[in-house]
Amino acid sequence: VDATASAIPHNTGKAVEYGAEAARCPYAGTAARAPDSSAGASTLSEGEASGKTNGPAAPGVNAAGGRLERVRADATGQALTTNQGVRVSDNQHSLKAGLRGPALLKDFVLREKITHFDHERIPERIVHARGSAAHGYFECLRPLTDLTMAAPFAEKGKRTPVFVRFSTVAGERGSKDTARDVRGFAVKFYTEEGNWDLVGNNMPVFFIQDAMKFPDLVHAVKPEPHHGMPQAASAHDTFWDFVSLMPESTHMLMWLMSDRAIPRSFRMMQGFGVHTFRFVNAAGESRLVKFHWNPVLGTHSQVWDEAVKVSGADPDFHRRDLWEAIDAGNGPQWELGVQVFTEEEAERFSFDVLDATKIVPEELAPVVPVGRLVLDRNPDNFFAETEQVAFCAAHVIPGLDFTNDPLLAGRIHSYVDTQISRLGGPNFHEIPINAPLASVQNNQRDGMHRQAIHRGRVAYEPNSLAGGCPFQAGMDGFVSFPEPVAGDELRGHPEKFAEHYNQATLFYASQTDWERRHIASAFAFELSKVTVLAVRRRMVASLRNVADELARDVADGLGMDLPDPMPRAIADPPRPEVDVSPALSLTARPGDGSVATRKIAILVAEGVDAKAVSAIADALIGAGVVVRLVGQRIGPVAAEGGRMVDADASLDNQPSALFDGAVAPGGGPAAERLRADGRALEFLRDAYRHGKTLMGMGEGKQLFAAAGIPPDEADGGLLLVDGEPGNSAPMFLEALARHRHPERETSPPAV
Ligand code: HDD
Repeated sequence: VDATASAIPHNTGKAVEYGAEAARCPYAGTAARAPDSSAGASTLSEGEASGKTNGPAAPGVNAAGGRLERVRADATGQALTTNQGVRVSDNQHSLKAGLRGPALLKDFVLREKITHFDHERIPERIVHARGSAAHGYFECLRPLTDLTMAAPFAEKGKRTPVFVRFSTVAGERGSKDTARDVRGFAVKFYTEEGNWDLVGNNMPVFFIQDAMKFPDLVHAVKPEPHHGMPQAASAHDTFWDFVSLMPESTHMLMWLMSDRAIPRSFRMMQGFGVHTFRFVNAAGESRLVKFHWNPVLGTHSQVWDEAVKVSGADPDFHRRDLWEAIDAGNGPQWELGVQVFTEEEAERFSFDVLDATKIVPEELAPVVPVGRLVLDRNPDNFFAETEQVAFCAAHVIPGLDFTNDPLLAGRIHSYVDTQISRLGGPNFHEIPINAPLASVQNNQRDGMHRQAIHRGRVAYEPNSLAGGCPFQAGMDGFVSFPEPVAGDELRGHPEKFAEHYNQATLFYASQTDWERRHIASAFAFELSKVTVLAVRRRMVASLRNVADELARDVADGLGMDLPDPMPRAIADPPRPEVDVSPALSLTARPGDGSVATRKIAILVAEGVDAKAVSAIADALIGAGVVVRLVGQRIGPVAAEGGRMVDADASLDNQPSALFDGAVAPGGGPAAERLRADGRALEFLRDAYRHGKTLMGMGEGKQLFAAAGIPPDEADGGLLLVDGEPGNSAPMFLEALARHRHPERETSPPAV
């Protein structure tokens, strides 16, 4: 049967449509030999391990990429096979006794396919289930050999390959990106000294001080167990019940209720190592250190109404944003900064540096830039890389060590432990994305899914039968910092841990007016979803210890009287060193002023001024902006003067919340059509309310009036212009570089 002949019906899979004969002689497809398994290995073996790149990656070369090359599979030009490499003749039909007869148990092709499918899913992460990741490198810009032996900081210009995963915390794997939540910021450095994982968040503090409380915290924030709601949200009774009983959470709540919890993009948020870690230099001297990732594009956020709308329009908003930026060659970058201080300095602070609910204000220890992180390659396969990557707070390398932070102690245990059930056994370090570039030799053996084929009969140390190998590295290996310890075994916390409000107050005091308003309305919104009045009351009582203004605004938002302040754990709290720390405001990091990768909508309809459209589009694209022509429907649109423009998005498929700004160009008939289209007016109203940059040109200005948007000379983000379209572009780009225009906000929103 010539299956390629045009006479073959469309659905060649339906044998009955063209007879039994055809079913016995299935379409041959393009035949090609299966790959030679000796040439392109698809599994790890000890032999290959010796071929690992063992040394620093050359500048510009991502050594981690080379490592993954050995396991990449590509079916181009290949025939379909079973997992045993047997070529499959027919992938459409099960083996049957007669065309209408029963399927046969001996159909190993069908059974292997279905069995594998049945086991495709693995358990999702208990927290941080939803994530997106990318490859890249860390480049040392300032060697830190006086402070640490850690390989990535050994010399200026040295590049260390990394894999970075961003995540939300509470939502399940298929939940939305723009939930109000903490974002994970986990970096795996593949160094020649072994893997170092800096498993941080986009907020520098945490909810609790001791790992003992972590399961309680997570049970409180996750969907309530009786009905499994709400998904990816902290706005429910159990979360607020728990945190209102845990005043140590208050500082973190300030961050969580701020716009930090609804970032515009993974590319535009800070990252923090959170805990105080240790640097150790070659002389064995130690300094304490905190890690900060600062995005080159600046820290930018959404507003709540926008985040809600984005989650409906594109639940993958952050994932898509990261993917598209890297795909387009605009990989994001962060500067790594370190705060370094001595134990003696830490002793003098009014707070305890072992308390993960506290920051070290930058006024006490400056953030010194030491390197940059560049993400430049998307994963090839989401499951193999993003899902199977296993970060672990215990993965450190010589030159780094832990402190006695009791939250960190629990993390050192938890991460490896969780992978054992998530990834099905103790050999997850052999999964390619987790395998270090440094070679691995030890006497650990066997277990589920072992890949390495260990040779010889010796799996113990000391030994003489294998020449003593692998041998202890002594001082060349990881040597724990010999921190002296003393004290009785007891359960409790140090005195300074009992002060819970100073830094929450510092955070609030360091915000601009509009940031404070957003914090108050976030508290009011979340607590309005709490059904137990006593929980609301207890939370507002706690906020009175942060700032009376905040407690009052939240109480107003909830229509309740101001309760008495919650009694504090200590009557006479230590005086904080600083009352205001400007670095805590989102506005402290506007970024490099670039508008590249920002998304702008140009509204088009029949009769639009095509000259204006191309003049403004060209200018924006020239500045690196991503431009979409948004029409009443997608497809060609007849513009003024018989020209055509092509709408590549529609008012329905890409609503306003997905853009950073919008332009309504001139053209009388277009303005008339859009004025009569409620969706176009809604588009502009939303953009206005979300503080975005807007421009009306010529007749396009009429749309703003129709949408009820008042002209306001003082609003730098609302440009209503006439004249040569090209001349308006610089003004628009300048306004766009300011990201948002929150000064136009009123409460309640006037538009
Ligand atoms: Fe955690 C995942 C960050 C406290 C236990 N955590 C996880 C991830 C990030 C963080 C970014 C996702 C990693 C990835 O992308 O795969 N976690 C933090 C930070 C914390 C923190 C910044 C406080 C400073 N975590 C914390 C504690 C515990 C855990 C106190 C337990 C005692 N975290 C886990 C975990 C997870 C995890 C259960 C879930 C999946 C995984 O580890 O791989 O082990």
